[in-house]
Amino acid sequence: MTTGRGKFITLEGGEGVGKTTNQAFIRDFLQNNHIPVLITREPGGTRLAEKIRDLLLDIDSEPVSEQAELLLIFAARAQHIQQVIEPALAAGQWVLCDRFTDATYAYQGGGRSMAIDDIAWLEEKVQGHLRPDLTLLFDAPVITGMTRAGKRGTLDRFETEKQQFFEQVRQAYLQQAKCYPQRIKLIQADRPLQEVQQTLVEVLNKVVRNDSGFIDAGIVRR
Ligand code: Z5A
Repeated sequence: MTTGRGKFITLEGGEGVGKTTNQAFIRDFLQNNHIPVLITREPGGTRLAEKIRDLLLDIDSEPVSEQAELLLIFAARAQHIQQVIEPALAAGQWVLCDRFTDATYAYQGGGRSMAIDDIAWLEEKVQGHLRPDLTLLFDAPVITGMTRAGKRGTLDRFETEKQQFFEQVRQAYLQQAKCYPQRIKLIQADRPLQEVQQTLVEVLNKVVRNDSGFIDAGIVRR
């Protein structure tokens, strides 16, 4: 069904809200609708970007400065966009990405209180006009996500942050959703998985029929 440029869909939210679980569900839904899909994630998605991811998540590293963290995230993103995202979109694939720049506004902007103008400047430099066509923001109380994620055992460098950090992340995400209501669809993620996926089907049905208001040709200016 896809003839022109593919669509860029991102999944966002705090830890343990179900992004990874639902990425597979959404991929299957789109494929069942004969849409070619590429699934990927950030930080990561290429060999180099996955190495950067390992550096970012490594709990045994030396203390990482906020600036180093922000620049590493955008370095990985630059590589990911050039090597994977843009070629896939140009080839007509729909790209389903587990986290993207809304995560930077939420974690570095909200969680770490870094300057939003600096993030916006890097976004412009690294992404040019590229913005998601649709963002599914999975929202749940922090404690719900932490409890779900905590069952996995070992923690990465971000997961060792305190609850207050994740509260700030959640508020920053909700602020992004307020700023971009057309692009960002809020999914209430503290419900049973079946109910969450029923909502996803409703949103995605509109998307594949293209009556949901995908915003102009993949270009959304902040
Ligand atoms: N980071 C950043 O700081 N800045 C950036 O710009 C970017 C990223 C892009 C790695 O991300 C870290 O990078 C991230 C922010 C930072 N750190 N944190 N925290 P990640 O995406 O790899 O890490 P994550 O958010 O921690 O992923 P996650 O914990 O795997 O969360 P998830 O993918 O949203 O959840 P899940 O794995 O699908 O589900 C967790 C469990 O809950 C699992 O057992 C499921 O079966 C269960 N689950 C899912 N949905 C439900 C429902 N509805 N009910 C009950 N149980 C459920």
